[in-house]
Amino acid sequence: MSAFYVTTPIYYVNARPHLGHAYTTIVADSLKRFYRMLGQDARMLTGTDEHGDKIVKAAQAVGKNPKEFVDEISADFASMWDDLRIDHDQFIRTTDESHKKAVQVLLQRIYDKGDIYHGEYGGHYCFGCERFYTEKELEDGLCPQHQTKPEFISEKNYFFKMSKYQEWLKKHIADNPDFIRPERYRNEVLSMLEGNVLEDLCISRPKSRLEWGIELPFDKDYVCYVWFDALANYISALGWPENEADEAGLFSRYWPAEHLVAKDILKPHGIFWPTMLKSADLPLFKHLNVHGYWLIKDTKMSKSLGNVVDPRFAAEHFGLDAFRYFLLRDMHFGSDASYSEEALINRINSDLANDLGNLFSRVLSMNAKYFGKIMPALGTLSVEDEVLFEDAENSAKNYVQLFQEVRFSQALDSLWEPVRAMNKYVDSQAPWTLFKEGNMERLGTVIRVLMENMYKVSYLLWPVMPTSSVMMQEQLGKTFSDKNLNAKVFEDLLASRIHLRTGSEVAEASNLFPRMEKVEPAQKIEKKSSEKAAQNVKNDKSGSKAKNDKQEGENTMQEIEYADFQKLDLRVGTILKAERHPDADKLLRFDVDLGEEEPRQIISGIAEFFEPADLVGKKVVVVANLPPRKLRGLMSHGMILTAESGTDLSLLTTDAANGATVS
Ligand code: ME8
Repeated sequence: MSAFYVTTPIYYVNARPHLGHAYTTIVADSLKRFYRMLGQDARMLTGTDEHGDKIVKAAQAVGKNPKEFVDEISADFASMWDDLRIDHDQFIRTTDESHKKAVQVLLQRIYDKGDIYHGEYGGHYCFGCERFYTEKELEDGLCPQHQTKPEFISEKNYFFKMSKYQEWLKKHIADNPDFIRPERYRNEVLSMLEGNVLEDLCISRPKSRLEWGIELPFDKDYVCYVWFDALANYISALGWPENEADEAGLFSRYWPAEHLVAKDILKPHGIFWPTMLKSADLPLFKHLNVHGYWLIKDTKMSKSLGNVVDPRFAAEHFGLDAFRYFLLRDMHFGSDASYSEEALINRINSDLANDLGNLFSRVLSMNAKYFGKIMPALGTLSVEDEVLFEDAENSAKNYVQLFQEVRFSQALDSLWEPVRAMNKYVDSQAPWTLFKEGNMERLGTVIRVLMENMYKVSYLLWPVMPTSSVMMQEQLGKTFSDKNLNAKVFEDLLASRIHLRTGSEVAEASNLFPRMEKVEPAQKIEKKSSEKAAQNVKNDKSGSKAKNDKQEGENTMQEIEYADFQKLDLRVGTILKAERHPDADKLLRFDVDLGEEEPRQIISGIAEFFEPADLVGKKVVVVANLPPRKLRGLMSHGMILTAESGTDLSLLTTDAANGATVS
């Protein structure tokens, strides 16, 4: 069985956990579950970073000794992860004895190799960052991260010869394009390596100045620099160095890791860590996956700015699974994203209540009414049924691929395509009419086609929404146990259309994702709630305000938020070329000029309505900000809008210039 090992940063214990920490940890948890779903032996590590000046200062500020202080805040992180039901396998603390020993072995190994030397150094030291800055790196004499004036410190210290590995690292990054991803962070690291000669890394602090650290094995007057200590956690947690040669040990089984960090700690992970590993003759990590910041009104959320969101409160108030979905869906991994109560409610209402929740509630209540809660049989499939199955199969494949590329938002968007298609399918198949006509065989087929595809979506959602996924599967008459996950089961999930059992009992109703009302003032959600923080996050739905979903047969026009409409980037473009898709009868392939550098390729399922030659030269409206996706082997980047009336379909045309925006 292949193995997968995901890590979060080990968080500083100078502040309590907030949404930023929760995001990385929830992503790690989702990735671990995703690889378990694929049948892999997946492991997750998180923990706390407890040495260094920063911690000593934070402890002094509250009148505690460092040990007492770190025990308390580390326990706070651990209990946060329990409350958010994070499925980590290990919680490491850099004050653990086994970790301290591992750091000393690593230091000694690099020292013995001749890559550590003793020298004099004077520099601008930022206590917040725990590092020296060169004159050039400062912005107006201030630390670029903290905007505070660093202290000039001159002392004898030990240095790691990082510069020795500069060319090697550049080549490694150039040869392995996704070693650091997304690409913008790879480029950032490459530009750090390109212009200047890397400075050697000061890896010690004299005990006369700082005692709270790991003693250097080759000089008891010094402790180890906190970053050198902290980075080693990723291997010390696996039992390194004791089991380095043991093929059955954790280190051989799980290393190399998949690291998750935000962009604030790109340099230590992108430069210090690979050079340390190289010097110690250890294999490098698999990927460094770097995400952006959660912002509050355009400003980074941070304890020092006092604008932190308490994840416990958000999870409890909105439901843990809904909160997880929002975090993965609203942040494009790599870019910054804004957190607000409004954005969270909008996302819950549009994707979970309107799309997914409404689908479950309509289909289950129809089944209860027409078939007495019993799963109907699948009859002959119509063209529409085939299309739905095929589209859902493609979306599932895209989802799996995008998740592996850590493009969670796009992955979830892909999974929502069949959800939205199923809601439309209910409308077009009008089961209530089939019932009135007494066409029970076709009615059963329609319901069964829906339920099979709902099942697939529910299952695939398990990594992101574990509790809701299991509940949805149970509503469809299936039990789920993560103990039964394996590669064969997953292969079968993707490859087969039929997973449910004719005649089995299914739930008669579903109200998993009630609409959220905007009743809470924003400050209430965004402020830290100490009473709530003490409570466990209980039921996913606790505290939510339910409103009945639409039922079958009702006018199903769904309301969306104005802000949702504003997210659409509608643009005018000219069709330069139109032809049939080589591998799909229903699809046309277009080149459309949207006033960009190059025409876009768009694949559209409208072949049965038009002759391709008739469409060339038409000025159409395109949804331009959909992520690219593959349709029957060809990438499609955008969607051409059409207008439907009965069985007629026409293109939405205009005279406006290419690239003009439609609003
Ligand atoms: O840097 N948005 O610890 P740290 C997104 N101990 N993620 C955020 C965030 C925000 N606004 N704020 C924090 C350290 N994070 C070191 C790490 S690892 C060997 C040592 C998350 O407590 C994000 O993952 O400052 C970021 O990289 C991390 O918390 C920084 O945590």
